[in-house]
Amino acid sequence: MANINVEKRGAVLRLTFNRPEALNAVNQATIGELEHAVGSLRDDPDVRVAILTGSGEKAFVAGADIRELPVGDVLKSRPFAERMQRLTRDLETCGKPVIAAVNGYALGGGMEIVLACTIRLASEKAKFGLPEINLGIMPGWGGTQRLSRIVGVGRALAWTLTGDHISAQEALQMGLVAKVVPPERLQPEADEWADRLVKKSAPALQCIMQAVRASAELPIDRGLELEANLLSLLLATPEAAEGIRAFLEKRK
Ligand code: CO8
Repeated sequence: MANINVEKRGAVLRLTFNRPEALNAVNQATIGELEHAVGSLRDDPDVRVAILTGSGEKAFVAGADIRELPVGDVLKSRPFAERMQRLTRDLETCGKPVIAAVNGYALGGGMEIVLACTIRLASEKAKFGLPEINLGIMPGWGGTQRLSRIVGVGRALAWTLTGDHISAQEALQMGLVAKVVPPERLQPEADEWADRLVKKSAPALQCIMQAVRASAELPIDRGLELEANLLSLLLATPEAAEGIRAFLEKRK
């Protein structure tokens, strides 16, 4: 692919946004490539975990390519937003953990892609933000819906209304990222997380992601019902039989 580098290392798929001359801004061609990559991630049984990152020193993704925004064209803008909402939702619900390794700017659409990932890791140089307000528009790839679910409505309003950048340390404090590491440690750290997740039961990962994500939307009784249903399904899997046997036999 021209705009996204795709590498497979064992069961780990690494997708690297690769338009460093435009700080990896997502243009139409990149969107098509990302749709294809997310389809492979969902459908390829040999892939268990994905890592998303950006090439170059400066950016993960600095947003939608501003040069291609459909200004003044309502007939194009809504389908464009809907296409990217579908894509970020597909990424979020593909059933496999997706690790965002945020190496620099994750702004606008770039931040919205990060929000749809399962685990977010950041370099000390990462900067997050939804600066669409400064262009006279608003997030349209799920940012208003996901940021508030992750960090709360108050913080989401503060960042979307000002468009201010959020440092890696602030992101850590508000629970937007799981860990911040020095820049040179970011890719090894993402690989280590991926290697640990690859060894877990794939059905258990999938059920846990589904249940935890549903907690943001379901009333508690429905959520508990879902949890009990998924757990009883998992107890019937060969992965559970092996995991429990291994513990009892004191195997690692
Ligand atoms: N789109 C296109 N090109 C970009 C983008 C972008 N989002 N961001 C940076 N670039 C380009 C610059 O134009 C520049 O290109 P050139 O060298 O040809 O002039 C190159 O990347 C380097 O950028 P800068 O010179 O600006 O680098 P700085 O270090 O000075 O600044 C910043 C870095 C702060 C990241 C700055 O580039 C910036 O503010 N970028 C824009 C960030 C932004 O506003 N992102 C949000 C975009 S809108 C969006 O994502 C909306 C999603 C929903 C749309 C729904 C539509 C229906």
